[in-house]
Amino acid sequence: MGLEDLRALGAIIKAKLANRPLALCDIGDADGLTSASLFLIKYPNGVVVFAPPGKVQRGRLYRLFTWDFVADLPCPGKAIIRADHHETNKPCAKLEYYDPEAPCSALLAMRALNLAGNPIAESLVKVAIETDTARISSEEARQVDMLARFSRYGEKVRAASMLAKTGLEALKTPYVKGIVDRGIRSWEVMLKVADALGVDKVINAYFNVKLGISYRQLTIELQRRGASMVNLLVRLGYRTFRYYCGADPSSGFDCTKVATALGGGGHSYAAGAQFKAPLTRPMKGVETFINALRANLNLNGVELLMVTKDTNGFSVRRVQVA
Ligand SMILES: [Mn+2]
Repeated sequence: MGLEDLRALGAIIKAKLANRPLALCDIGDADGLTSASLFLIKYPNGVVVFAPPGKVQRGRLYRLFTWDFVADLPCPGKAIIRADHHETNKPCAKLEYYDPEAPCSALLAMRALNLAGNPIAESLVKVAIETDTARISSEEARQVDMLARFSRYGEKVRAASMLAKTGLEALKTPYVKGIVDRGIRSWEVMLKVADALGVDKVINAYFNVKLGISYRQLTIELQRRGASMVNLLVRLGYRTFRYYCGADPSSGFDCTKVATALGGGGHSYAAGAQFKAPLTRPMKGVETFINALRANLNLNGVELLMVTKDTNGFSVRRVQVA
């Protein structure tokens, strides 16, 4: 059990002992964060746990308890209310607010929690619609996106409660500004990585280096620059890999195909997966990635951009895979 699981377990026990409502929300983005805040607007004494979709799907911890509210995540086992819009997730809760056509889970969460008309709730949902459809136009949405991506676990829990109490006013506090600033610095690194990767119709890149950037942001940036599909593989640990995909379905690409092949899921326009390579052959992870691309994309040979550490931070090498 990892540190985040232990934190989650602590929160679950606290909620169950005190008979406080318990929520499980996506740890990865603004949709999960704003959905958590909506839950706390409805239940100010509620307890929120954040987790990534892969863990909720596979981790046994999350199956042990009944969740009062689940947002932007697959089924943890037992749930009363669930708000979600992922095509690859199956409905399961007693009360499902599930709509794969919805722009974000927060919108469904607002309905589920009967918060329509609440000005704070409405402003958070507006932000989630912008961030989750990769069409960020307002400064508030940009900041909430940074806040969700760059907050550590405890910071995220606190931020969710601040957003619930004061709405987007929370963005003006030094506490939140500090987290957002961390995001802005990492954003600048991300832009340098995008410059180094260049523009191609399909971009496949492997990162064997910790850059402290948001890879989801990188897929969006590369698509903005003209890529139709972006496939990123990041080595998280000795044998742990994460896959990020962004694609334009109108050009015939579907992220869920590759993501599903790697044990994950999501939307046709954005999906991801996390998987482990064998202990004895950790680099098999890259092979698995290339095979999944080859089997699911109609490409003549796969070109891979290898990003590795060097004295300037990182460098990119182009490799043709037969
Ligand atoms: Mn979402």
